This record gives sequence, C-alpha cells and structure tokens, in this order.
Amino acid sequence: MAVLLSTKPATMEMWRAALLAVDPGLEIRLFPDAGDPAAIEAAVVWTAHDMAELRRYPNLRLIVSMGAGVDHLLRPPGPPPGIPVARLVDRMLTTQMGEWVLLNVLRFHRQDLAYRAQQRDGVWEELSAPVTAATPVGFLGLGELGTHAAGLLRGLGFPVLGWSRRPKQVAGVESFHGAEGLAAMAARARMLVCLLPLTPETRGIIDARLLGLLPRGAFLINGARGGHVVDADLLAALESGQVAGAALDVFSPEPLPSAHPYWSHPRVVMTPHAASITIPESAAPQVVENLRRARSGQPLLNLVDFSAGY
Ligand code: OXD
Repeated sequence: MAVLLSTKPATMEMWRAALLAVDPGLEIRLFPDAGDPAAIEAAVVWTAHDMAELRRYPNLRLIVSMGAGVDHLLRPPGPPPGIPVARLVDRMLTTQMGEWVLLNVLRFHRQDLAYRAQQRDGVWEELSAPVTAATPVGFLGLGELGTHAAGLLRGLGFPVLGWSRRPKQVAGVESFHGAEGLAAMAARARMLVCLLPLTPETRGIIDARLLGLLPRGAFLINGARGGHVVDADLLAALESGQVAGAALDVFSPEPLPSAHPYWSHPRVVMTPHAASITIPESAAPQVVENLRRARSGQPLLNLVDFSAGY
C-alpha cells in the first residue's frame, strides 16, 4: 500500500525524505503520479489539492492535511465522506507563530514604525516610554497557537486577554467568550491578535464594528486567515487613526494582488503567509504515527472536527 504526497513542487522531495527517514519502508507516490489508485491508503496533501480528486482512491483510509488550518477542507466538495482527516499540530509551527506574534507585538509596542519613519527622515527624537503592564494584548482564538503566544507575552509582563467561541480557561489569561465577551475584550485590547480558525462564524469578524470597539490607536496582528478581516474596514480604520498599524501575514486572495493598497501602506507590515511554515522533519513523525494507527484501527491524532471547523 502507498502514501500519496501532494504539495508545492519545491517541498515535495523534502517531505518524501522526511517521511522515509521515519519509516524507510513506506511506499510514497508523488502526485500526479499516483499509479494504481487502489494502492493508495493515505493521502498527505495541502491546500492546492482538489478534494474531488481524492474520491478516486477506493482504499483510502486517512487524509493528512499538511498544516494547522483546515478552512480549505471545509469548502465544497470537502474530503471524501467517511475518511478521517488529521491536521498537523506541530511544536515547530506553534513556536514559529509565537515568534511572529512576539515580533509584531514588540514592533508596535516599541514604536518601531514611528522610529523607522524618523530614521528615514533623519529625525532624532525620543518618543514616550512604552509601559508593558499598561498594554493589554487581546487574542482572538485560544487554541494551540493562541495559548502558546499568549504565554510568551505573559512572560514579558503584558496583560493578556483571550476570546474563544466557547468558554475556556487558560492560566494567566483573562478569558472572554460570546458576542458580549468579544466587545468587552476589544474595548481593552491595545493590540488585537487573530489566531482563530476560519469558519462561517469567524469570516469577516474583524470588521468596522470590532475595529471601532478597540481603544483608539490600537494595533491589529493577523496570523490566521485573510478572510477574517474586512479589508476595506481595516483600511478605513488605518486612515482615520482608529487603528495605528497592522501586521498581516495572511490575505484574501493570496498572493495579494500587486495593486492592493496594503503593499504600500506605511502602517501595514506584511509577510507572505510565512509566519509559520511547516517543517517536514518536524511534522513527519505524527504523519507516520497516524498511518500506523489507521492501519491498526487505533484512535487517530489531531483529527479535524468538521462540526467545529478546526
Ligand atoms: C497553516 C498555514 O494552516 O500555514 O498551517 O496557514
């Protein structure tokens, strides 16, 4: 039986090598060279793979999505019915996202946008001292990624607030949930960090209303999905000064069209969906373990909960 691998051509070989390093006995087929469809028992795929294509494999018993987010799996037609889908919950993905959040919280907290502009203009001027304990950071989403990043900020002395769909207690994080909780948290968050899954309920959650609830001059940091943000509303909030700056790693669509105003906005800091990049060597052991479990009928790790959308 074989594993079908389908990802960006540039990383296909790295994935193959990483999986073989964990289990040299694996037979791996690189899409589109799947060979006999009946031989495929698992598909390890990323967002570009057409879910309808996976219906060709009659003996498929496991799909692994090569990242943390699963919104691409929720779009029609979705994965073949009845086949379990696992996502990656990986220490290195979590670590990288924590670093990216930290980078941007500190960038804004330490007035880096203003100091860079001063350097460009040859201005020597000290700005007011930033007070960490008076800078609450609010997280949208307290899953693996949010909880980890929240812990890093707490360690630096930032008051940390967190909003999640369902009530959730995380040590050291003041928790909020539901529509009222969202408004209450936003009213205090000098920085708003989005690490939510993208679901029908969270699409467009960062709109004029939510941005308008933030303290004036707050910052937005989005490492989740572009679909969480209503771009026109964010641009208007940047224009009016309601939002002082935004760090964006994700966009809708991607790549962001070259004429989009974010590219040249002086208070938007962009990265090309690179906050957290899957490292095959780190992720391969859980893929192989899930394959072993699927073969022996044991419970799978990190199964996607399609009703919750993550
Ligand atoms: C992911 C991503 O979901 O890279 O892992 O966006």
